[in-house]
Amino acid sequence: MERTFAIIKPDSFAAGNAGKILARIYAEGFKVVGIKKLYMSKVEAEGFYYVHKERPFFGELTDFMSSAPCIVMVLETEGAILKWRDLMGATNPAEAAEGTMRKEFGSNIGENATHGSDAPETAAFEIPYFFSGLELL
Ligand code: FUP
Repeated sequence: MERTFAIIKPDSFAAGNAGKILARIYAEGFKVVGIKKLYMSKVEAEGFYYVHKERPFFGELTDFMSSAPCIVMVLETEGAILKWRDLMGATNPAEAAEGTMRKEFGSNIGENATHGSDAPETAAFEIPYFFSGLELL
């Protein structure tokens, strides 16, 4: 079993799409090990996305992630990291495959509906950034 970290981003949560996204998560066989609503601060968003701090979109990205509440989750299944990445689709919704979360619910490369860890080392940083062990029992 593998765990990944996922976000229903501020755009998709505000648009009322959290229920549809969660329904797909369950339908695909993930166990939702942790879940909570969170209103990230700018500083928290900057810490979460520190790997992108030199990128030109860093300011816009962290403004967006701290602009409204989101839902953070820990998802578990076999091959969870790649499986959730596949279900999310490409970063840019315009390039995402039919049936993926970003194709269905994303607006543009910045406001792209969902986040998912891209590797085991990333998940190992992202999960404890938002969840304590006691929240994942
Ligand atoms: P992903 O792993 O698919 O979320 O994509 P990245 O790690 O490359 O980027 C993280 C987030 O930065 C994306 F979800 C959206 C934002 N981003 C932009 O706003 N512009 C870009 O050109 C690339 C990424």
